[in-house]
Amino acid sequence: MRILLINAPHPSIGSRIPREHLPPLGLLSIGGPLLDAGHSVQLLDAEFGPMPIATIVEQTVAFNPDSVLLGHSGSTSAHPIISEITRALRAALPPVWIVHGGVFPTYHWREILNEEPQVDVIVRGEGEETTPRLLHALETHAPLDAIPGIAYRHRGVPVATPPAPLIRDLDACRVGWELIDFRRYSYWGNKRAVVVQFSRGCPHACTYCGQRGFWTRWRHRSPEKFAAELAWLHRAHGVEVINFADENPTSSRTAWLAFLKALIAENVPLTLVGSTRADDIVRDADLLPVYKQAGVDRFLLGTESCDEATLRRVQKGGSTTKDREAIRLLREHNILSLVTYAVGFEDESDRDYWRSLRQLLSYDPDQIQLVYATPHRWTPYFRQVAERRVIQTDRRRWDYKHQVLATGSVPPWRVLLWVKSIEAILQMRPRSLWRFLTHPDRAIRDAIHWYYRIGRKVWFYEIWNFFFRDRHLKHGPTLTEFWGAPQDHEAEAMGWRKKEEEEEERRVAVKQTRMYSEEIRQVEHANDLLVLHTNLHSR
Ligand code: B12
Ligand code: SF4
Repeated sequence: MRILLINAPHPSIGSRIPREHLPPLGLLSIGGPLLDAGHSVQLLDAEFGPMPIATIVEQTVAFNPDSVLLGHSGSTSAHPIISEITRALRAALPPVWIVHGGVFPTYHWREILNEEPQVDVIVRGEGEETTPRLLHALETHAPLDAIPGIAYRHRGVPVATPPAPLIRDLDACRVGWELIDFRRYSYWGNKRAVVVQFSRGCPHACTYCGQRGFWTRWRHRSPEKFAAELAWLHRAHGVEVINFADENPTSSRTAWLAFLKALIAENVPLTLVGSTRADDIVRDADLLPVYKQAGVDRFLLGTESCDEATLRRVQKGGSTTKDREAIRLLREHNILSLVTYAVGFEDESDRDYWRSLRQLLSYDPDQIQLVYATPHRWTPYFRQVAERRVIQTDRRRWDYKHQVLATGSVPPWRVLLWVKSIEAILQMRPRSLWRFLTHPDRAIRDAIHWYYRIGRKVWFYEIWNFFFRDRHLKHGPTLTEFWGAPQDHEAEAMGWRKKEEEEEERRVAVKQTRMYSEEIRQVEHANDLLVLHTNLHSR
């Protein structure tokens, strides 16, 4: 089959302001297995430009595909643009198969198949194994009901097949790196960059998290194979910056350490940036020199709130003490901390915003980003706030950077004022400016400058948009009226596993952990001997 993967031009700040783009890992992850299945595959990355819809259609027609596959990592807020593109594609190419995948369609499959006749099939959950099966069935006109993990129309009615089995061996699925021209992708101030995934999922249970249930279980790749792939990306393609897509790459201290050591052994000058939990950083206080040696230059910590009661309610499982300590530890090891902080979990008052500001100042993070609590229908948080009013009905704005839920006592303009003031105060306080000007490490100083350059643009852009482009409803619909009934049960159903399967997974995990522990013990023993030998020699 001729297959075109389309990365839609996302309207959000994350895509537009930086003018640097990262490769769409989700699409490349299904591209690799499709190439291996013998299909002819191309990627059209419409983020560049951004490409107008007419050009996307023109280029698709020129490629003359049998199937067009779309998905975007900024899934919910990307959906409206994907709808527009698929409608235009259907009009231009009536017989083409249109397949949609990713997090948002995984849960909103009923609505999409009901309201958008141009979409033929939705892939639900991980795409690497399901997509080649689906395309083989489409090519051979085989029945679709035998393929787990999809949704389609049967006699005009949307139906979903049972969830696909979880991919156990992540190393068996290769990323289709040959689909991109590496020179086009950059991050961290025009450094050649890629997005990669060491692990999938997260063992925690934050009620607002739209990702945790999607991957169902935390798993990781072989640390050595993964390190070798990163080294290859550097040597063969000049990649300098590695951006981790993982929800929580450090979940297993043993596996993460094994990866860091394997990467150090590869001896490649890579910059690693990613997100993780503050409590993992505190747990790994003794390993932070190894983090740094492997190339870690920044970790994003989602602190979400400074209020212990809110943290408990959203089941974050962290604490303000750990958040503060993690930031301190990262700084001690010359690793930048980017702290994200969410407003709107509660019906906050001006006094709460004031407390947040003071608390964040006491955290002393290097970089700060405030986001707005954004309930996804498949999360328990959605149920908790189902009756709150929506002030933003443009779904493209459901991207964490726009207030979407009304707060009782503070009108949207004042929420914005607080958000933007907190960001400005945190970034412009003397300590931050001092680091901006005098940080002794050149690479870290450049990274700080880069963040200020982007931050400055985003800051003004968001204020401008708020007053001149965005519309806010005074008496909008409730959350349920706007999106439909809560769907958290469906997220649980996606994680459905047979008892024996679960037991087997647990056995494999225990075995792997033992294996890595043994390897690490051996490496550490060898290192100790080396140090001893060097010391004796130098005497
Ligand atoms: C790296 C990243 C970015 C990077 C780069 C993104 C890029 N070029 O791909 C940057 C920093 C630019 C970014 C920006 C934004 N991001 Co972002 N980002 C991520 C992150 C950390 C990893 C994404 C990823 O690569 N995942 C790994 C791949 C393998 O998974 P995947 O994309 O889901 O794909 C799999 C399946 O979904 C499926 N699949 C996916 N697409 C398709 C398509 C088809 C046809 C099929 C069959 C299957 C399929 O198969 C794939 C393999 O199994 C995620 C969090 C996370 N851990 O996922 C947030 C995340 C995707 N981002 C998010 C958001 C909100 C944004 C922004 C809107 C933020 C903003 N306001 O600016 C923008 C959007 C613009 C953009 N370019 O994405 C949210 C999306 C929430 C949602 N459910 O809607 C996430 C989930 C963060 C979160 N915690 O909620 N992001
Ligand atoms: S720690 Fe992060 S990834 Fe894990 S459940 Fe909480 S928000 Fe989601």
